[in-house]
Amino acid sequence: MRTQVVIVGGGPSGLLLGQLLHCAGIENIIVERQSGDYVLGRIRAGVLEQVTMDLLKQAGVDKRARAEGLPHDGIELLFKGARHRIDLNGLTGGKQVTVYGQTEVTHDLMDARAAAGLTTIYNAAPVSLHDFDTASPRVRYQKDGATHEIACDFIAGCDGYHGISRASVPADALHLYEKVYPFGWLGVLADVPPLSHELIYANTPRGFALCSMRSATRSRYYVQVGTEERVENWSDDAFWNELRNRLDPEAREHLVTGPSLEKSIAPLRSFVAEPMRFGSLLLAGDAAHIVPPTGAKGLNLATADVGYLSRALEIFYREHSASALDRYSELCLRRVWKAERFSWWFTSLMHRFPDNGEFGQKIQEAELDYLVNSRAASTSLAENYVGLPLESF
Ligand code: FAS
Ligand code: PHB
Repeated sequence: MRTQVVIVGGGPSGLLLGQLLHCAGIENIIVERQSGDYVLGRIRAGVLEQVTMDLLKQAGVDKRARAEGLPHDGIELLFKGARHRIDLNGLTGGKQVTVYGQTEVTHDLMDARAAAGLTTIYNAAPVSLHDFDTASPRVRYQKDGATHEIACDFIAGCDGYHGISRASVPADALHLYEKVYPFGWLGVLADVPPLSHELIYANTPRGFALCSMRSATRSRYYVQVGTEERVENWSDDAFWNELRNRLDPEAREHLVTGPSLEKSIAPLRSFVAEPMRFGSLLLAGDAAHIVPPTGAKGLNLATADVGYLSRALEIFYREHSASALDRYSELCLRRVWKAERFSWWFTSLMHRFPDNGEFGQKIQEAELDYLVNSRAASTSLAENYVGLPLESF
């Protein structure tokens, strides 16, 4: 087989890249380790920046997100028993975010890919990358007991943190940066109405909590838990009781509980691999970087990488110029590191750290007090939360 771009990984990065390349007339094949149902079954992100909505529109897959997504103009911070609204819209000159689950984005992208008759090879494992230090890279995979090979011009490594793409790069060609947090997020998805129409981020003596949603009838909640916690030790009742203990009285009054549709614990880490290009191999999304989900940046960083990559490949094929590809890593990483900083800062501000001590606790309280009483500080939070603009090549 031969194509122009082989995309390793059929999550949101790979699917969006495939769609944008298709729209630009660039042939591509996606090779995905899991089944389509498995990919759809992962419950992850919930908040889309306008940059992501614009890229979904460019890919021709934004119709349902615009119709069913929930535009949000603000978020609330809860600490010391009181809630403080951050007016995202007013502080950023009219910008907003859209609450629309990653599962739905993935669904819409899968449907569009199938409708366009594009090739996605599921249950392809193991996958291996070859000769990406040349202009004739190849991807091999096993399927149905046979070995297959695809020749191509470029390989897009969209296979996430645990993927094969970054792992295929010689260790001395990579510089890794990592910070692991001393806690995780226990998350529950349930078909119960959200307790508030906007997201509530809580910093409480028992730890962080987040009240989010997927629709007017489906809610997503998280509580900070220790890294030793196991999801099988958390009944639904235990989760709801712990969440209640982290809410203010009004929120507690409006909390509707019910059986969990999904319950999982996600570890929190900050991670960046530099650079993001190795000859004909280009990394995008979680394959290159991870952020703690506090700032809702993970999926949005992935889509931004893909926006840059699809544009750079379009310039290569249309203008026969590698100039944009040569700048791909630089442009992505400039935005990645700003989102890494924001996600680290927001995580540090909203979570209880075992070794913070009394002084650290007082600093956290002072920063929260300053944040909600300073227009400059709130504006900084707001413009990072709604997402920073993309640069031009
Ligand atoms: P993904 O990991 O989503 O997709 C990679 C794909 O590659 C997968 O389908 C995988 O099966 C496939 N793959 C892996 N190895 C392969 C191989 N060797 N060969 C072929 N295919 C291979 N972000 C937020 O903004 N908010 C959140 O609340 C949030 N919660 C999260 C919770 C968890 C548990 C995790 C892990 C992430 C969370 N994220 C969140 C971040 C998440 O949404 C990612 O940013 C997003 O999935 C990135 O998409 P991809 O880069 O496509 O990577
Ligand atoms: C979610 O709804 O899953 C979500 C929302 C905002 C975040 C993290 C997760 O910051």
